[in-house]
Amino acid sequence: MKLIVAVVQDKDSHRLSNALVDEEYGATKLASTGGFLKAGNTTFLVGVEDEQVEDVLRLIQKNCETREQLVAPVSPMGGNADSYVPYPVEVQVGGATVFILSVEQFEQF
Ligand code: 2BA
Repeated sequence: MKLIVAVVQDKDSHRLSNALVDEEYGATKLASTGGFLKAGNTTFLVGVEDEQVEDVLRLIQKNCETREQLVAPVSPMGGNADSYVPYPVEVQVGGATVFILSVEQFEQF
């Protein structure tokens, strides 16, 4: 058994959630925050049998878009002003950052 941990953009989370429910996969959604952008995103936990991993990855890929996002400049506040970029910088976010972990034991009581 595997645990799929997928960090996706909030804009895609509803669509992905519906797709997982439609295909009868159990999933948990956690509200999370990206360390770099410090903006909200959504982390899915999906426990599946090994042979279902590819299908879930397909659903994630199909329902999560790559988007450009602007990062607002943060004032150096006493730091090194040489590296300060005074204008917003565009970064590419997503579609999804996915970790696949082996599950040692799974119980439901
Ligand atoms: P954030 O940390 O807010 O990162 C958003 C996007 O900013 C990243 O998109 C990447 O394009 C860029 N970025 C991140 N760190 C950077 C840095 N040090 N310098 C320059 N640009 C940087 P994604 O790579 O698609 O990541 C989307 C979200 O997935 C991340 O949001 C974070 O919440 C999660 N994530 C990404 N890599 C991770 C990792 N290795 N471990 C845990 N979570 C991760």
